[in-house]
Amino acid sequence: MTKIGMTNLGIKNPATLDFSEWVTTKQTHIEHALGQILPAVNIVPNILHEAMRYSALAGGKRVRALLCYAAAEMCGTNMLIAEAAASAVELIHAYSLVHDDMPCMDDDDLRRGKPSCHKQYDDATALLVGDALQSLAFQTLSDDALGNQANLQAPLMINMLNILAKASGSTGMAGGQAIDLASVGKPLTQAELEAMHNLKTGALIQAAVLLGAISGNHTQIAAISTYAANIGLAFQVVDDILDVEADTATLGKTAGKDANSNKPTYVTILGLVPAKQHAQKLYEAAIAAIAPFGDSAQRLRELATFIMQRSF
Ligand code: GRG
Repeated sequence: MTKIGMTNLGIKNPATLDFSEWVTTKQTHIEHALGQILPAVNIVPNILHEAMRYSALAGGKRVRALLCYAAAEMCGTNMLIAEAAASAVELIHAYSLVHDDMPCMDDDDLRRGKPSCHKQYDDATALLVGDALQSLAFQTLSDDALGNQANLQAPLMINMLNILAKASGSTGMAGGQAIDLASVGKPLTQAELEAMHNLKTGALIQAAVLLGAISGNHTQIAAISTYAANIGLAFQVVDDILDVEADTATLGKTAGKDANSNKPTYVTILGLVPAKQHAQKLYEAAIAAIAPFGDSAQRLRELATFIMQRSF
C-alpha cells in the first residue's frame, strides 16, 4: 500500500514562516512524501523502481507541489489530501519530463542537471518509467490510506482523479505535447501558441492549484482558476525567455533547445522584450484574481513572483 504521511520536519506554524523558509519546508515535505510513495529499489522489478526514483526524486523546483500546498492553505484543504495531490501532480510531471526527453520526442540528454532517464538507463526503461509514474499518481490519489486518514470521501476523491486525468490526457498535457511536436518549423500565431501551452504546461499547473483548492468555496475556486490559468502561461513564457537567456549549467537542461529545434516560442513570435512584457501582464492578471482574498492568498502571490523571478 502506498504510504501517505505528513512529514513532521517543520516545527513552526506554516503561516509564520517567511517565504523562503516555507518553500524549503514544503520542498522537504514533498521530497519525503515522494520517497515514501515510490517503490523501494529492493522491490522487483528493481531496475524499474531504481529508474523511477532516479527520475522523480532529488531534483526539480517542485513548483506544482508548492502551488498545490499554497492553494490548500488558502482554502483550508486538509494537508494530508494536499500532500497526496501535490505528490500525484509531481509524479505526472516527472513522467512527462522522462517521455519528453526521449529520442522520439524532444531528444534531450540532460534533465535536472543529470543524464535524462533514457541516457542513464535505456529507451524501454524510460518508456516504462513514464508509464509507471503516471499510474502511481492515480494510485496515490485513490489510496485507501487517504480515505481512512484524511477522511477523503469517495465523491471528492473521484472529482480529484477526474481533475488530474483531464489535465494529463489528450485534452490536456498529452494533447499539448502532440500539438507542440506537430508545430516544429511552422509559423504559429500567438493565439495558437497560447492554446498549445495552455494544454502542454498550463493544464497540469492549473490542476495542481485546483486540487489544492478542492475544499474551497465557489468564489475561491473561481478566483483561483483565473490565477492558475494566468500563472500557468506566465510560467511557460518565462521558460521560453530562460531558454534564450540562461545557460545549460544553470538550467540543468540544454539551453537554446527551442531555437535549435526550430520551435515556435513566445520569444520567436513576439521578440524578447515583448515576451517579458507579456509575462508581466499575465502575472498581474494572476495577482488581480486573488486580490480579494488578502492575507490568505499571500503564498500564492509569493509563488507568482517566484515563478516570474526564477533563474532555472
Ligand atoms: C510527454 C505527455 C508528455 C508531455 C510532455 C511538460 C512537457 C509535456 C514537456 C516538457 C518540456 C518543457 C521544457 C516544457 C516547458 C515547461 C516545463 C514543463 C518546464 C519544466 O518544468 P519545471 O521548470 O521543471 O517546473 P522542474 O525540473 O523544476 O520540475
